[in-house]
Amino acid sequence: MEEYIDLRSDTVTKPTLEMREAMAKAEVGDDVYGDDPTVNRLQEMAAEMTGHEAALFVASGTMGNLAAVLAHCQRGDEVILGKDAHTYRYEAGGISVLGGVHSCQLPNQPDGSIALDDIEAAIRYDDPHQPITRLIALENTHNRCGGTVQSVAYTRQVAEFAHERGLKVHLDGARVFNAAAALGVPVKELTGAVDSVTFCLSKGLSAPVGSVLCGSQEFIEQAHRARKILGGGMRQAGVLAAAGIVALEKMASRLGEDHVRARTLAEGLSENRGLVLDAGTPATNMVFMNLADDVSLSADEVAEKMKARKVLVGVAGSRRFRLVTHCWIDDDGVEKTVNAFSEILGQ
Ligand code: TLP
Repeated sequence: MEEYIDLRSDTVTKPTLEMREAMAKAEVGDDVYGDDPTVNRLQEMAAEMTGHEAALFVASGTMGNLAAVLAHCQRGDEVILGKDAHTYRYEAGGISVLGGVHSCQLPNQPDGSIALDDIEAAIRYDDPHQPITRLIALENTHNRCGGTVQSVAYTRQVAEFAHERGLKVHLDGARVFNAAAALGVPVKELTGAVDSVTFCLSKGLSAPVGSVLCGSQEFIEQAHRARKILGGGMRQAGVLAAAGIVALEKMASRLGEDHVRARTLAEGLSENRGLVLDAGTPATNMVFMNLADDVSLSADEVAEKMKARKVLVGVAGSRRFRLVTHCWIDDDGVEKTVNAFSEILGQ
């Protein structure tokens, strides 16, 4: 796949040479006993960076979000989330399948936020006919809403609102380091006020595997139990955590470059009359766009033709694309992508 320009997702990033070296040299132990020094170090770093007491290394963003919901909620509890939330749409309904947790799906605003008035109206009153509202889940950056950024003020507002009503807040921060880079703030500004946050090491941060769930000591103890239920105790996981440490030390600070390239890509593509870019795209490292009405090809057909030109694009609907920049996409890749679209669709 090496010769392809792969814009399908930032999950396609491969470990850097420095990560591979750190993985080879990692000191390890049995993490189920808490004995893996490299996992422990990653967890300490993650807790510190996000402004929480403790952290837990998990296999994936999906596992982190699910362990968080299992730790916050009992069966019959309800989580309020956006109808475009990754947890609602793309995590195979795990919170209901495994947690018996009911979901209340509210509209996402175009910027990915959920209106406080909508949340207020959705909170259940105490009645045996109803599930018990327990948790609000946010997402930053918001994937389906365009990689959009939730502000520090909004995140704090939701946390304050929730805490006044005895509710907890979980943040799906799969790409919260992209949000922090876009805002130019330390990540803890976006994560410190919520009760728990999951962030992914294996997306723009380029580590091969893993996410970290952060929260209070007491919450992480519950999440640890949930991770065990999910089969997520990973033994000598230090070989993976070592790459995660490099990701936090070296890759978080360069994410802004991916945002600049996404802008250059969007500028180039906006000149193509066969494409209609979403208003405001890109907010971070994702360019969303549709085929213009007069294009007779489908998104799948265009993607096939792009593939023949060694460019892989994400198909996000019958006439829709998502293109994601990351550290393996350079300026030349951006230019080749713009040119390949021109060859297929004309200017
Ligand atoms: N997102 C993936 C696919 O699942 C669509 C991608 O290519 O964007 N939260 C958010 C906001 C995510 O975007 C993702 C993955 C996850 C959670 C789940 O992470 P993993 O794939 O590690 O389970």
